[in-house]
Amino acid sequence: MDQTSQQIIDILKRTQRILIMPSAPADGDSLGPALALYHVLKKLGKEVTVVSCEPVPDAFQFLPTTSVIHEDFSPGNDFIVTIDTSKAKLSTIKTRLEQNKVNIIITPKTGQFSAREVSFSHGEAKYDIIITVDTGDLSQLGRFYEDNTGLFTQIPVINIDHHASNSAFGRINLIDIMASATTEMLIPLIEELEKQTGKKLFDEDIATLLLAGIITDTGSFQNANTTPRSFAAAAHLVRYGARQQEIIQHIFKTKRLSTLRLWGRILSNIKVDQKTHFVWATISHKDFADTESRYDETGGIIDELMTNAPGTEIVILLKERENGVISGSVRTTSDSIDASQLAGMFGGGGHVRAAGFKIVSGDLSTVEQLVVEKIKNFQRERLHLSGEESAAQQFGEQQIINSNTSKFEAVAESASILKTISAAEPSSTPEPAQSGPKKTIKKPALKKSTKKETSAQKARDAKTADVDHSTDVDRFTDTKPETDEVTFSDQLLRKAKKDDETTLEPDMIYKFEE
Ligand SMILES: [Mn+2]
Repeated sequence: MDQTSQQIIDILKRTQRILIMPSAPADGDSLGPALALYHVLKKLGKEVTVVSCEPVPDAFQFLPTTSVIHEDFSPGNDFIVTIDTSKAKLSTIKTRLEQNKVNIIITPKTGQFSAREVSFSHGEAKYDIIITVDTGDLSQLGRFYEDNTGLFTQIPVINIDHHASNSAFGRINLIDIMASATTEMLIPLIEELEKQTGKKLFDEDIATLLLAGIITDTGSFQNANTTPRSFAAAAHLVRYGARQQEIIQHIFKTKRLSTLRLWGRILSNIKVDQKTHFVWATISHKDFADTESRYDETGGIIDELMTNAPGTEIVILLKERENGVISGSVRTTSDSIDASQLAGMFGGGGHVRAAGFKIVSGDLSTVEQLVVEKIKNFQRERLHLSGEESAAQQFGEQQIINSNTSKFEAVAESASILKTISAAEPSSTPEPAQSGPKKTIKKPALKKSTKKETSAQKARDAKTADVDHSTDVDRFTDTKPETDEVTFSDQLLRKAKKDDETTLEPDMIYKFEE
């Protein structure tokens, strides 16, 4: 056992309150290791919380015990405002909510309060350690990281991952870039924990969760990252009772009906240019509406097109969104054609084999003509197809695609479209192939949780953490003011004992008795 793994085991044995955070996007190799660790640590008697900043995708709902995953969490870092009452005596504390702020109104019984009597501090954190799995960079934790950046320096982070790009952000970093999946790395760690604690930890669910990670990241052992070690790990997990068929069935063989309808539309709409080894398809906004499918349901199809169209070098899928934006996904079948260079011709970018671009306005067929023409020209030049031939071919095809002779109009129009091409947004541009390792993509800040969610979370916390006070709270629920507006008649005078922990309700006056 290497030193880092032993350090992790020592910490896991020592600590009690553990927060596990899988990365976004949520998939088999982020949810798998998170849930497997959850069960292992539960068996060791730990308090474990799993939080995912993204909902569990349909394809991974079958994973055992996804119901333990929370979509929100409170780090428990209470911000405490302390008022020194040695000089002035406290009469009441009022809270008054305003847009984006809360006023705490402190009324003295005797004397006067000033800034000198007020101090600030932080309450105790709710967790002893954080474990991130399959997370190359903290920004992959999305809003959890954006909203709580400080938390990740206050609480030690154990970072378990296999991405080459991992920024080693943890206090302890267990990174193995040779592992096909994060779950592959967990097998020796769990076995060592079994040995050192004398407890049987592996079971069929844990084995299934771990195998799901390997199957997801290797594309069911089809991708280039598949190693002898991945096969050995998978065999090992099957011996532990991993349900391989269940995983394959859900991840690879189950498609939503809407996805199948959408794929049908796309497949019937494929266009091929044999000479330039170029395949493309378009999907209109109407196609999405007719098939009742979402934009993200085109996910796997471009890769499917790529592997099933022999002799193809470039695949492009053009999607029309409802707001008139047309996004293009570009794939190339060899490293000799740089997909990001092709996407760059339309203001986008990405990786060598997978890239994307966005055209902010224009109608689908005109954008299609422009894109197809440019890609064909690129290939003609690359493949040294003679100009005459290409011109003749170009003309011939134009006749087929568009029987009227509006070609020159289209070209003229396309020139104006070029002006409207925007630099692609980083969140949408690189569309890495499903098979490749997840790249760190800085996501736009997600909307913070609504007030409702926050209070619901608080209510949950109160329920579990503070049973004694819950009766106290119940007494006041019936008479709680309905509106946010502060009217004195609505306000209830609530008695609060000194040194007693009281949950402040909005727009209430708390009276402190001696
Ligand atoms: Mn992974």
